[in-house]
Formats: sequence, structure tokens, C-alpha cells
Amino acid sequence: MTQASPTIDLSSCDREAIRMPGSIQPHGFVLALSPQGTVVQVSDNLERHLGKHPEAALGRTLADVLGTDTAAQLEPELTRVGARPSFAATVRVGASSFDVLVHRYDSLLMLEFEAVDRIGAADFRHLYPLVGDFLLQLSDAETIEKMSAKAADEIRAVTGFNRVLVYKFDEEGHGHVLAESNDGVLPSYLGQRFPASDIPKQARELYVANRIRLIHDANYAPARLVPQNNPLTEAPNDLSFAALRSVSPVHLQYMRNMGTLASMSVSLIVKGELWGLISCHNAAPRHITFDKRTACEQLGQILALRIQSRELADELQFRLEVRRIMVSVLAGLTQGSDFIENMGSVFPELLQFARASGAAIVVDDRIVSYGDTPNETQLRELVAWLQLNTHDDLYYTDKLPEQYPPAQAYQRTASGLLAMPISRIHEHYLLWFRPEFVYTIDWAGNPHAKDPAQDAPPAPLTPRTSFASWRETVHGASAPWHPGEIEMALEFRTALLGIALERAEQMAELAE
Ligand code: BLA
Repeated sequence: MTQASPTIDLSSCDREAIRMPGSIQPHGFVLALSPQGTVVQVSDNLERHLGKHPEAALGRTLADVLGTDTAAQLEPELTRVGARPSFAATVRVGASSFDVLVHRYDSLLMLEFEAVDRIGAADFRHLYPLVGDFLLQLSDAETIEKMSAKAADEIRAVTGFNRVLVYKFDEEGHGHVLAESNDGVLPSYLGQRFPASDIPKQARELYVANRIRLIHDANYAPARLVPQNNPLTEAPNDLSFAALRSVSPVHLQYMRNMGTLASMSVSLIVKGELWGLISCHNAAPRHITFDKRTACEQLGQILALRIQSRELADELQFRLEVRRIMVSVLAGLTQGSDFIENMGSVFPELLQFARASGAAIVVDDRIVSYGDTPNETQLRELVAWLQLNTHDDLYYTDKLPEQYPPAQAYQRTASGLLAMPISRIHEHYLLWFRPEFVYTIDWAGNPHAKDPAQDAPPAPLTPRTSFASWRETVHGASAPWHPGEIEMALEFRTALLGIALERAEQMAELAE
């Protein structure tokens, strides 16, 4: 494995203009036509593919550059062209065959010629049964993990990549490998986590617009566009939708460092946002033809739609379950006479209610706690801080040590806090704690499970450093509080205050 090149600047990842690299990947070539049908820009690898000097093609027609037969084959396909590449034809020029993709951008008609091994035209007929079978398979899978695993298997079968990962982003953009299909050539990354910074913001934005990308050989030398800028606008070409767009050198280095020379990723868009990626890798360079890429893109769309409906159903299920627990807790609370004892008896449900690992009730001098919580002194200090600093019906954070530095002392048990004042008059609190997320992860089957801090520092731009930096990023943070949990907790509080009020009235009646 190579080390990251010292010339690569990692501080400006978010600013790299990846849509305008001014070059393409050299396994194909580009001819850009003006609205009048003249070649006005070409890639400088024309010589290699066509045996023609790039300058000699400028100012000429398609027929001049490709021959009249090929031009005649292509021209009818160039009349209705949109901003996304569509397949025009498979053409033969000299001894080589090319799939030609065409799209219109920046007032240019962009023709991309991808070298292919086969002689005949690309064939899309196999797509229909494939997509139909996949839909059926997905309807049998109950969980998002199982659906993702099926998608990974299917995409590996279509493309022959060594490894296919289904990668999900969390609210902060960090990634988590949910499913994997692997032929054993490359290491497994199942369960692995990566920081948001591994796929910078502008790349994610591009991946929402353009849902598939292929890197054919991470060792490639880019082919530059001639002239360098779009001659009609004098500005760098926007290659957002060009299938041959040259990719970020930082990412190419990352790929070389991880021992993968080819990659393809398919965006998973759920409710209009980048939910995750299907990310494929190969140890050796690999080309996937447009017809197969189209199949993968469609499988990705089907998976994303199924994920969307599954998430909606899971959310409803989750709310029902939380409500069921809430009702049973409230029923338990009306049993005995001592409120605190009553609360103590429903602790296990209380934990389940908030998916917490510790809970405590603080009522004046009395503290009752259950599960993993800070100690009594720490709890008192925390409540004193809450009284001074929080004034809402509910306070919650998944980064307590950041908000309240003394919690650094016990962040492993309590990085997340949900605090509920349970009296309108007194300073009484119900507290739930969530542990530091890093330590709750199930690393089963993951070869990278051991603590990286104990090893020599890993080389930059590798999944190993990514994992270490992910750990760094999520230090002192718990799993986030789910909006459904917060809503239910507020409802729970209202019910609890109602019970307390009823109790107080009963006591008053008794006293009369
Ligand atoms: C792009 N980074 C990507 C992509 C992935 C990853 C999947 C999409 C491109 C593709 O299909 O290959 C990240 N790939 C991973 C990770 C694993 C993996 C985490 O296989 C783990 C198994 N990358 C960095 C840093 C920078 C960076 C520090 O790690 C910042 C300069 C940049 N990554 C970067 C850029 C792109 C990218 C700029 C966009 C590439 C492009 O489309 O031009």
C-alpha cells in the first residue's frame, strides 16, 4: 500500500471544485459539439483512442472525426438530448468499440465515448427480469439490513465487484456499513463506521443530483480538455453529469491506500436526501458498462423506495411501542401510596421507554437510581446545574460533557441525558442516561474492533484512520434522542403531572 502523498491538502476538502476538474478519466474520450454541430472541445487522449491529434478535431464535424457511417449512426440520436446522459449507440471506430453517452450541459452537446470490449450494441433487455426479481426478493426482507444485504448481493452479481457495501449516513453525516457482499479478496468492513469528512459536503450534494459514479482505475492519469475551458462560455466546464468526470485526487489516494483500484457508488436517496450509498470496490481496475450501471442505478432506486416505506412503518411501530410502555408505566404509578417507591418499581420499563441504560429520580433529598448512572454526589451536582441552566419542560442532549464539562468524569456511562422536571412547584427530576455511543457498538465479526489508540498511528487517508477519526468525532456523545421519544416524553410528563395533581387533591380531601 502507498502512503498518502504529502502534497495533498486535507484542510480544504470541502472547497475542492469536484464538478469542474477540467479533465476526464481516460478509459474513454469526449467530443463536445457547439449548437451548430462543430467539435469545439475534445479530451487530449483522442490520439490514444482514435489515432487523431486533438487539435486536428477542433472545428470539424462528427463525420470528419468519426467517419460518415458512424456520424450517420449517431446523428439521429442527438436530436432530443437532456441534461442527464442517455445512451445513444454503440459505435465502432477502427478496431475499437465505444458506448456513446450524450447529454447537454453548459450549452454544449457532450458526447462521451466509453471503450468497451464487446462488438455488439449494449443490451438493456436483461434489465427487466432483473428488476422484477429484485422487487420480489425485497418484499420478503423484513429489515433494512436484510434488504440492503440482498441489494449488495445482487449488485455484486451484476457487476462482479470484489466487495459491495451498503453504507448509511446518520444525522451528522457519519457513515455506518449496514450490509456487505464480499468474495473474500478484500477485507470486510461490515459494521465499520466512518466520519462525515470522508465524503465532503460538495460531493454529497453532487451525489444527490447524479446518482451513480464509476472510478475505473484509481491509478489513472487524467485526460485534459482542449481547450481547457468551455469555448462558448469561457468558463470551466461543469462535468456534474459526465460519466467520465475525473474524480478528486484526494479520493483516488484514499482508494489506492485501501487497496482498491476500481469503485462505483450508487446514491440511496430517501425523502429527497442522501440516505446512504451502495459502494462497490475492486482490487484491480474494472469497467462496468452503461447498461449494467443503469441496472445498478435502478436497483438502488428500488432499494431506496423500500427503505423509505420501511422507515415510515418502523417509525409508526416505534411510536406505538413507546406509547404501550408509557401506558404500562402510568398504570404502575397509580398502585401504591409512595410516589418514589412506585417510580422505582417501574424502572425497567422506564429504561425501555427511553432506550436508556440508566435512570434516576431526584425528589428533594431522596435519590433513587437504577442501571448505569453517575453517583449520588454527581447526580446532585447535575440537578443543581439543571435548575440554574434549563427552564424548559424537557432538557435533552446527546453531548452532555460538551454542555456540562463535569460530566466528562462519567461520560462513558452518561454522555446522553434526558431530564424531565416532574413537579410544577418543587425541583423534582426524572433523569435518563445514555452511554457514550462508541462503547455500545456491536463490533461482531469486525476485524478492526480493537482499540486503535493502542496501535501505532495509522496512515492518513485509509479506512483505519477514518475509523480512528470517527471515534474522535463521536467522543463524549451518545446515540441521539429520537424526535418520537421526545414527543412521548413530553406526553408522559403531562400525564405524570396529572397523576401528581390528582394525588394532591386526594390528600387534601382526606385532610378535610
Ligand atoms: C468520495 N469518499 C468518496 C466516496 C466514498 C468515500 C465511498 C464516493 C466515491 C466512490 O464511489 O468511490 C469514502 N470509501 C469511503 C470510505 C470507505 C470507502 C470511508 O470505501 C470505507 C470503506 N476523502 C477523505 C478526506 C477527504 C476526502 C479526508 O477521506 C478530503 C479531502 C475527499 N472523498 C473525497 C472527495 C470525494 C470523496 C473530494 C468525491 C470524489 C468525487 O466524486 O470526485
